[in-house]
Amino acid sequence: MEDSLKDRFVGVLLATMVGDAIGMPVEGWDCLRMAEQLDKLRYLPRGEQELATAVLGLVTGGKVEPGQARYSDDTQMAIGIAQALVDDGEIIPEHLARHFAKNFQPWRGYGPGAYGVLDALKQGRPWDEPARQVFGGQGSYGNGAAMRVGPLGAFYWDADVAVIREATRLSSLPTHTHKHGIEGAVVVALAVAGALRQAMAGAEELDVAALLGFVRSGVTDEVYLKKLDQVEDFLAAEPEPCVVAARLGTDLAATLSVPAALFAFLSRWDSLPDCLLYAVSLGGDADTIAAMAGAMAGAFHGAAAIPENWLAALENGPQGRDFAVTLAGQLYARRQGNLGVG
Ligand code: AR6
Ligand code: MG
Repeated sequence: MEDSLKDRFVGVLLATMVGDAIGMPVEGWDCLRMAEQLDKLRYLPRGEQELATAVLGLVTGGKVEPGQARYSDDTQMAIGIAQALVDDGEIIPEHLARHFAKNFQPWRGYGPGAYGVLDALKQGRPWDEPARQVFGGQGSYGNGAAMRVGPLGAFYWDADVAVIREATRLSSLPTHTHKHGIEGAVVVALAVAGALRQAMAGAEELDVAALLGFVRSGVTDEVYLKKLDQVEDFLAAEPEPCVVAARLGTDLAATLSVPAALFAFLSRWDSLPDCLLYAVSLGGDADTIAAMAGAMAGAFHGAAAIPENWLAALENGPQGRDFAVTLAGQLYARRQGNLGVG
């Protein structure tokens, strides 16, 4: 029981990293181009692991060298959230902003707004100013708060919905203050927590309707509620991936990428590799959509479901694969020792 919860904490962070790393080389490809490339794999062995490796090879120029698959800002910021929770046992935005600034590596592919905010934080600006000032004072509605929130969803997996919402809101503030940026993060955090709850209750099959209901129970924004209805319709209708991509969106905006990640998980919950490949195949902001879907699938299945060869491909330097495993273990230990949550 304990071990299986720990494996799921690790799964959330590692599958975020894997999804991010396999999506990054094709970030910005449209769905049709993705379909054309993936079609080339039709004649390869059909086992999940072989297919997974083939896709990784395809997007990395035919070779999958151990340690060569790099992650991007998504994972780097998820690491910051995990570190802040390990340190404080809760989200204190000012401290979280410090973790983001300390970890900031400009070449990791940050969104333009987030790049400016983190640069300003690194230069010592007060934690709550730059994020409020971007985009003419509107704040960012990008998917940057959503893409990193997996570890928080794991940490608060059995907390009240209101507690998850508030912790998520606080975790968004250092970079994303627009309500759509924050609400997208709430959707991802709830999906991760809900998936983990079902797994820990012993579910072998995901109760998709219950998961959707759980997410809905914590969402107040009309735009997202409509998107959740659309996700539900698509689960019944199973349209072509490019129709899903066009209708749900695969954009940098949270409203136009979080629903696609949720759909990838809810329609492919039974296989973590399939879920990630499908998320990538939608195209657009593929790394982030796969990172978010990965957090959800990692919560349900645990790290043991990630193909060995994908893990081997991940970068493993400072803050790489092994670091992520250790950090997720610390997050788990902190959660187990932290009785005040929920
Ligand atoms: N008004 C107009 N455009 C906006 C607004 C707004 N209020 N908010 C966001 N955008 P950003 P992120 C658009 O830069 O959310 C990376 O690849 C604008 O075009 O805050 O941290 C990551 O890996 C802006 O540049 O970044 C993610 O995949 C964009 O949304 C992705 O970028 C993203 O917002 C988003 O990262
Ligand atoms: Mg990215």
